[in-house]
Amino acid sequence: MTRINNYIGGEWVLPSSGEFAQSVNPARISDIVTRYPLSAKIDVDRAVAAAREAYPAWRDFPAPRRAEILYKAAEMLQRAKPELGKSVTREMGKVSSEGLGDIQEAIDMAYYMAGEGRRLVGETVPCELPHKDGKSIRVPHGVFALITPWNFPVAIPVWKIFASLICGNTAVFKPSSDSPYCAALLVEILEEAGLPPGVLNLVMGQGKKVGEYLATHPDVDGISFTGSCAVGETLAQHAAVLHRPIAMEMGGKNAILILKDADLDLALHGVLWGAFGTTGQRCTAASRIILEQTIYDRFLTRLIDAANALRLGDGLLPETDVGPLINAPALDKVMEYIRIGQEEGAELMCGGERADGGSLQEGYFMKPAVFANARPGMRIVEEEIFGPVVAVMSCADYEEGIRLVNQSRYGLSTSIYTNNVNHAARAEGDLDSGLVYINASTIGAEIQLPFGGFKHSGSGHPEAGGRMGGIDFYSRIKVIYRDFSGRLQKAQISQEST
Ligand code: UN1
Repeated sequence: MTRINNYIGGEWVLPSSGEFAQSVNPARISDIVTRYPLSAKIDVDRAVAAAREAYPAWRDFPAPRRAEILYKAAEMLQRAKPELGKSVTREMGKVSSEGLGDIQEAIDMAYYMAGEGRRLVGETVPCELPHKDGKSIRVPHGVFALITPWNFPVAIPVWKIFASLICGNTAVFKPSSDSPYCAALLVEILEEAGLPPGVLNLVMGQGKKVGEYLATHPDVDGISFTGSCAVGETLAQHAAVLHRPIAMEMGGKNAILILKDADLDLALHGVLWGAFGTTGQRCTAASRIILEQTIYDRFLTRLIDAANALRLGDGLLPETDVGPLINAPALDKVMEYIRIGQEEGAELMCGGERADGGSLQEGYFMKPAVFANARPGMRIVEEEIFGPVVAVMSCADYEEGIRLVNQSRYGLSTSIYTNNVNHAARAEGDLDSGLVYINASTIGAEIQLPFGGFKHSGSGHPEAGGRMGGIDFYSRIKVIYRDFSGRLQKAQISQEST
């Protein structure tokens, strides 16, 4: 068992409390992955001070030079992929292929953002007046608070760290207490790649105390948060009062609409992947399935059979399809939703029990659940469960299907399966979410496009790549006018009258 420390100002340091907690393998809780620091406010103060001190030099360090360090880190991530992937599976439970996928997403983003070091472009435009020009340039904000979840314990931190650093910000990174080991491995790589001390700092802790204190710290300039809606809303209120930019990515109740003309084999695979991949613990996970009436019974039967056939287990074993839930409170919460769904009158067609026989006894396993006859208004249809549970509903036609998909406070990811080209094309506009998939599941967004949700899923500041992605959030636009005329020139005032 290892022990990790905070990383502040280029040093791995003990928390001021001297106290540590344990991060355990959710598939086998006697396997203690690491002990991690329980930080206090003073540790956060130190980390923010280190980031502030490092800021002017990092801001002035040319972006292509910043990129060289980030490229090196990307290469190191690539070399360490097998071992990092294993650590992801061990610490948060997703199956090996997905643990490696997490690292691949991190590698993709790391290279992409390093490339942005030579592309932090602004605009130069002609001015109204002679011998005058105007241009916009991108400048950093200052010190960023980066608060990340455990479900993508390397990829999501990389989205935020690489994007904020390439823009010239420095950062304090607060990972989830369920994935501190993965966070420390990532920071070690960035340290070894040559990041100057203080540019990136790592502070760990339990619950929301450390993150909230960090996000509201007087010397922080911007916040990026991925996690629950409740925490995000609190942080957003603080950010509004403090006039800080905040990017929030906060979950979903993502739906897949399957029309009668769809390729049902393809749709079935999409549902299984979207609903039960990562044990349903993705903000993009599919949790509502809307079937056109005429295929309802046929598809439901196939879905139940397929869900029953999924093999639960330790994600490191090659035969495992579905790993454990992250921790005991998560398992309790999902089991509570199973009870609520039944009480509300939905029909539990399969799964929904805890699986603790044989080799599963030491883990937080639950059999993937399918609810039929679900209806809008039920809590299992409205609320994010964050586990392997789907609610199946029926619709009369395309129009009703779209209405049901959009009838949600969330709007992160939606999908439609159809071979009707008109419906497929119309759905691009009709589906009300930040990500829309046509004949593909709701998960698996690629990093070269923006990632963000509508409605309660996000804040309208997408992250990741693309023209409107993370670079737009982690940099500010400054406009510069230069007048070379040597006389007073007045914009908007007719020159004849001067
Ligand atoms: C998340 O669950 O918070 O699109 C992010 C996907 C992944 C990212 C998920 N690329 O499913």
